[in-house]
Amino acid sequence: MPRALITGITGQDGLYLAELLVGKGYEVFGLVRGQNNPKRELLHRIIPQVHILTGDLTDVSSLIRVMGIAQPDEVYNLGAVSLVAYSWENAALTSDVTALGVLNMLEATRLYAGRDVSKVRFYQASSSEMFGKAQEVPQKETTLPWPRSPYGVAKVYGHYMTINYRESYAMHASSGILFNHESPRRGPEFVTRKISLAVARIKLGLQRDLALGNLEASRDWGFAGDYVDAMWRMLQQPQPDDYVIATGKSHSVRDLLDFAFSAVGIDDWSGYVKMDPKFLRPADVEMLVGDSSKARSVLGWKPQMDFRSLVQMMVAHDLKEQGARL
Ligand code: NDP
Ligand code: GDR
Repeated sequence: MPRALITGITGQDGLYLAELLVGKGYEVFGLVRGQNNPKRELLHRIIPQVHILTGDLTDVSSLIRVMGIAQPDEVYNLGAVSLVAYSWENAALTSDVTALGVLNMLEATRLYAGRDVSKVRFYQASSSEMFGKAQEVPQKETTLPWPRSPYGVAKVYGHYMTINYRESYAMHASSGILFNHESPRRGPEFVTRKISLAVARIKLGLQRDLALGNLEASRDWGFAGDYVDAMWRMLQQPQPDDYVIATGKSHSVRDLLDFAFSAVGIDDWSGYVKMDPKFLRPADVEMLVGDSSKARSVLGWKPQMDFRSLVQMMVAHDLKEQGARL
C-alpha cells in the first residue's frame, strides 16, 4: 500500500486529493495545524480513512516528526496562505507559510529520505499567480515570472526552491503550476464561490445584492477535481519536472456573473451587483491563460469540465445547501 502525506488537507484541493488517493488504495496522512482546528472534524467526517497528524508549515520540527510517522512515498505540499487579497495585509505571514513553509517541507523530506533521496517523491503547489503581469500569452512553464502580490512572490520562492532541491540533491521534486480551479468546496472568500453563493441566496430571497471589486479581471478557471489528478500523475513520472495545468480558455468576472445568474434564470444582473472599492487590490492580475500542452502530451492529462458547467454545478450546490436552511 503506497503512503502519501498531504499538507493543506483541510483545503479545497487537499480534500479532493485525499479522496483520489484513498480511492487508489493509498494510506493517506494529512497535516492539520492548530490546537483545536474545527476542520479536523469535517475532514474526519468526509474521509474517515485519513490519518490526521498535527503540525505547522512554519515549524520545521513538527514536519520532521510528522515525516517520521507517515513514512511517505509521496509528499504533496498544498498548505499555504492562499488568498491573494489577504497576502497584502499579512505579507510576513504569507512569506513564512507560503514561501519558507516550502523550504521547511523540502528539508524535512530530504532529512527523512536520508541517503536514498529517490525513495520519496515531492509535489509543490505552484501557481499561475507567479506570472502576474504576464510576459507572454498564453503562459507556459518557461514564461518569465512577474508576480503582482506578496502571495505571488512567495509562490515564486517556493517554485524555485523546489527546482533547487531537485538540482542540488537529485530529489524527485515536481511543481504543478496550476491555474485557478474551483468547486463547491472552494472557500467563500474566492470570487467564484462568493458569486455562486450570493446568486443562490438572491434567488432564494436570502440576500439582496452582491459587492465585488474588479469585474474586468480574466482567469483560466477549471474544476479542482480534474486538477488533483494532474498532481498525482506528475509524481508517477520517472523524472521530476514542472507542468502548467490549465484549460487554455480565459473568462472575465463579468462572464462568471453571466453564467451564474443565468443558471437561476436571471439574464440582467446589473441591479444585483455593486462595485465596492474595498475589494480592489493594490495591484491586480488582469488576464491569465495557460498553455498545458506539456501536461497533455507527457502526463496524458486534460480537463474534463468546461467553465459554464462548473459554474452551474457550483450554483446548483449552493441552491441546495442554502435552500435546506430555509
Ligand atoms: P485552501 O486555501 O483551500 O487551503 C489551504 C490549506 O493550507 C488549508 O488546509 C490550510 O489549513 C493550510 N494551511 C494554511 N496555513 C498553514 C500552516 N501554517 N501550516 C499548515 N497548513 C496550513 O487552498 P487550495 O486547496 O485552493 O489550494 C491548495 C494549494 O494550491 C495552495 O498552496 C494554493 O496556494 C495552491 N494553488 C491553488 C490554486 C487554486 O486555484 N485553488 C491555483 C494554484 C495554486 P486550515 O484549513 O487550517 O486553514
Ligand atoms: P485569485 O482568485 O486571486 O486568482 O487567486 P480570486 O477568486 O480571489 O480572484 C480572482 C479575480 O477576481 C477578482 N475579484 C474578486 N476576488 C475576490 N476574491 N473577491 C471579490 O469580491 C472580487 N471581485 C473581483 C480579483 O480581483 C481577481 O482578479 C486564486 C487563489 O486560489 C490562489 O491561491 C491561486 O494561486 C490562484 O487562484 C491561481
